[in-house]
Parts: sequence; structure tokens; C-alpha cells
Amino acid sequence: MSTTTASFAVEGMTCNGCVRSVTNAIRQAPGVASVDVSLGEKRATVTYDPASCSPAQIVAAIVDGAGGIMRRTGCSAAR
Ligand SMILES: [Cu+2]
Repeated sequence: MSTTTASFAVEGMTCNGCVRSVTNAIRQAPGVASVDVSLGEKRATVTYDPASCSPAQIVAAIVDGAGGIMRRTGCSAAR
């Protein structure tokens, strides 16, 4: 499969637990080959197969999978 790499701004991460949540959420999107989430840069770099996934699906995966967690501050560092 041929892959492409894109990076996405991810706001609201405060600790490595958030990084893990975001990483796991992105891995749920179809066609994702690798995920690198940077807490310091507030950024997720995703390598994926553009034939089976779109950037919008990756954004949706982040929002659905991790956005709720972070919005509720379900983050140990934030409590
Ligand atoms: Cu956290």
C-alpha cells in the first residue's frame, strides 16, 4: 500500500495519558500505518493509506475517540 503522512493539531492534551488516548483513537481509523503524537508540539503525525482513509476520518477519530475524554478532563494530570 502506498501511504501519505499528514499532521493534525491536537489541542487539550495535558499529559502522557492524553497522548495515549489520542494515539489509540487514531489507530482506530482505517488504513492508519503509524501514529506519532507530540504532547509538546500539540500535534499528531499520522501515516496512512489515502485509499482507505481521509484526513476527515482521522480528525473524526480523534474527536470521537479522545475529544470526549479530554473535554471531561478525564486526565489524571488535570484533576
Ligand atoms: Cu492527560
